[in-house]
Amino acid sequence: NLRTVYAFAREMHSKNANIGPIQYGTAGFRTLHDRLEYVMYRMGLLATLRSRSFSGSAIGVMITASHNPESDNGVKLIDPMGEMLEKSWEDIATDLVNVSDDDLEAEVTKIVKCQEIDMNANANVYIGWDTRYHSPVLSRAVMNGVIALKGNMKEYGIVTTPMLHYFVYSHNVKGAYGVPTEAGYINKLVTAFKQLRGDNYENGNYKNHLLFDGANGVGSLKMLAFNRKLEGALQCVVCNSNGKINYECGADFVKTNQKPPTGLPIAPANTRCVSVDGDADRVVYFFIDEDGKFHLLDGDRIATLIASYLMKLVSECGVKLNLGIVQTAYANGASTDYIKNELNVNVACTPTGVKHLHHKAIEYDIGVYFEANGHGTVVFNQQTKDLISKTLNSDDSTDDQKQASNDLILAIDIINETVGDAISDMLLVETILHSKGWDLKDWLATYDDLPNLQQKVKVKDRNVFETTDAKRVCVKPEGMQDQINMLVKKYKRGRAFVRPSGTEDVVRVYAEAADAEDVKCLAAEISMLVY
Ligand code: NG1
Ligand code: ZN
Repeated sequence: NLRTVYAFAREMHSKNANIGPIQYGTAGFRTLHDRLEYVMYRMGLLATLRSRSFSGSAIGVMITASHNPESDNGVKLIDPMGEMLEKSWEDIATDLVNVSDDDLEAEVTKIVKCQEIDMNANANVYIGWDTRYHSPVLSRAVMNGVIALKGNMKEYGIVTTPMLHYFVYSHNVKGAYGVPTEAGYINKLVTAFKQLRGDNYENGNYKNHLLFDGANGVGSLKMLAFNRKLEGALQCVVCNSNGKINYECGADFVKTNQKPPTGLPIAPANTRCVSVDGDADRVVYFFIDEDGKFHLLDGDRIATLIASYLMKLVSECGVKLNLGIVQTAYANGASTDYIKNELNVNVACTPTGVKHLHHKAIEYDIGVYFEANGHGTVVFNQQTKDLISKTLNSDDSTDDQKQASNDLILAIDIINETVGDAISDMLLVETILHSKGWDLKDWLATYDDLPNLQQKVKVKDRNVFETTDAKRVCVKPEGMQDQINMLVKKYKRGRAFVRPSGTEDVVRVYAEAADAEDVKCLAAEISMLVY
């Protein structure tokens, strides 16, 4: 019977013999959409096996290329607790995708044997995709993989990446985290948001109005659905909803180019604007001031805002909790200084890719993690949640303590703890700005970013670049790091590093320095080195 399945696969989703190996990278497999059908089919097989290895817990398969151009697509697997796929299975995935059609059957048999998978166990695969026009066809290939191994599946259709993480987790904990449907998800977040906001939608400098750049992706569709439930509690004007995905818009465009997206209406100076990426797991804020100057408030800034808010509530609760912030090497040096010296909070640095940040963040009672590009969330351990509930319900607590613990519980409900979630993060930021009575200028005034630049350099083979120490030190090609160090030394507060991208065929160059002109020189010099 299995033989027929593989024969079918060979015809339907065959791998072109000339295609080179690809790797499960920072965010799964990602490449041009027309090279992905066999990858999708095989990920359908793998998700089914993975689910069986957990006796039928749901496993997610998200089809998206996030912030990449429209022509790309990709696939990433979601583990039972809503986390990214475990590292050892990333390697299994890479092997499975790279074998020939003829060896596919043997490779599947090998996985079943090595992982001791009971092929009679249940399998449940949850499938979702972004708005790329090639996503539905690719989803068909995933489904054929699941069907081939006789798994069950649920199609969620067009959803944001974080929604699928939420569905997988909520299902596997039998609804304890929320109802695993779109309505359940929106309801959970909006109910908590409305309760925290109360009846006064505006406060001090905070105005209840913002422009939302949906990157022409799924984020704009879902934001419209949120708007229907928000019923004016947040006046969010959805823009960039039906053009080319990520084209001159979206969080990645805004962050890397440090300029506003196209497609927003002309608005008064200092209007609060927000950009999400193609699968709505990243968010950044920005505004243009009365002098026409663009100001960005990125992931580092969101992390510090959230941490300061949560710390205040924790202290008002009268409980002792260990809060930490996790960043990557792309975090602005000024934000790290601010966290250490002003917020007096622990700060850790991990390699790029949210899975690394997530794993570090769960070591804290409250772990706030964000990449500078706006990808991140907050995680709370069970003891923390229990302690806060205890404060709320204890007769010994004062009214202020009860109020603070109630607010904390609602804030936790707004947060999607499974993974970075642009809409959830935005609702939390809006809540905090509202509670502080802040506009974006007030927020920006907390610290001054060091001027910084990110560049992409196209090279023949990006894999000749190898890094260590949370990607901050380049060990290969030999001698490269010494040359970088020499250049960096020339500039006040200079810092720079290079690393191969895990999602695009480029080497990324990052530079920062005290002076905006210096940073341009430094970035150009380093790019020349790499090229
Ligand atoms: P790569 O392409 O490996 O740099 C990018 C982001 C990551 C992460 C992934 C997944 C930067 C510099 N890199 O990875 O932070 O978000 O995409 O989307 O922003
Ligand atoms: Zn994304």
